[in-house]
Amino acid sequence: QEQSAVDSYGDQRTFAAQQDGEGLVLRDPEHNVETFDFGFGDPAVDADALPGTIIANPPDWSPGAVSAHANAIQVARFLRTVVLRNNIDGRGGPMTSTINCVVQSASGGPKEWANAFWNGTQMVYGQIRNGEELLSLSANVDVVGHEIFHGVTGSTARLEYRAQSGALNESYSDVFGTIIANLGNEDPRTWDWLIGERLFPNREALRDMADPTRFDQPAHMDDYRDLPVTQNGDWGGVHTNSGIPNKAAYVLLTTEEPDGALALTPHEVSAVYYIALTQRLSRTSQFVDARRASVASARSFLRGRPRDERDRKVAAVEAAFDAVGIA
Ligand code: ASN
Ligand code: ZN
Repeated sequence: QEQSAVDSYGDQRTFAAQQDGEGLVLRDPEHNVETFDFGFGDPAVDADALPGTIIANPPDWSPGAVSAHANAIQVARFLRTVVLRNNIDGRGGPMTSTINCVVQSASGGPKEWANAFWNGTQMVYGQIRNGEELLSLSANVDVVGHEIFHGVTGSTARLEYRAQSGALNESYSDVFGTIIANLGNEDPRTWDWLIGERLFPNREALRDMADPTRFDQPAHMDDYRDLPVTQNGDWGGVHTNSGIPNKAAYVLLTTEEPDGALALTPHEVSAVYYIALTQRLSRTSQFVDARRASVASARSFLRGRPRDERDRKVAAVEAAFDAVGIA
């Protein structure tokens, strides 16, 4: 049943909901997307209670619930229509989100837990206090795409969440989150390259793919951070060193031919990165493996094109990794 409601940014969103015993619930049967509420419980303490209670009845659909549901459906559409993947697991399995979560040990106070994560099975969203208002981390579709791609990576390359493989895991989530958030616009030279913008009152964004150094990330191998593989060291700087492959993706998506045309379209880059992630990388892959995987994926994906066109596009992939010192 098609519904319409306001999301966390005040935008009207349309999405499917389903009539069941509990009323009209946030479940889209076509995309197998469903959205639950945890009532400010702690998923770390009460993991058995996940996913929580399915959100029912339109008057109770909070803006955060609408954002989590509509944004997950938007990501499911990208998976199905752009990279031809049937949901996170590739088999049409459920895409489940839980909003209103609080991790007490890490939170600044009741109801405050400004993070989101993929727990191996589903998305878990906290919220940010902005005065009296609570803003769900599911508000921003690039964050939702980021978390969902942790799920895609988890059922494909399974990149280990440490050092370079972990930074690649983070980067693929940022790359696809950003592509999904901007895909209505075919010109990446005018994209919004910020990750997690419009969420934090005291911070413009979490990361900037166009200029990772703005948020204390390296943008070149010369500045790679050798951090300890501990929780305090962010498992070897997985959210830090991701700036390097992020910048390579930015360079690739914005590379121009001498005539001013894009070297690769966003759809072509999506295909090349998706094939690399799902078919040519594995748990211990390093940055240089991602380069080789991307080049090989570009060659195979573009095999039907005229030789000179294919060579130009493959050269653009190589040049993008050269630009950040991954050689
Ligand atoms: N928001 C973070 C992420 O998805 C949470 C985490 O996993 N450390 O990378
Ligand atoms: Zn992540």
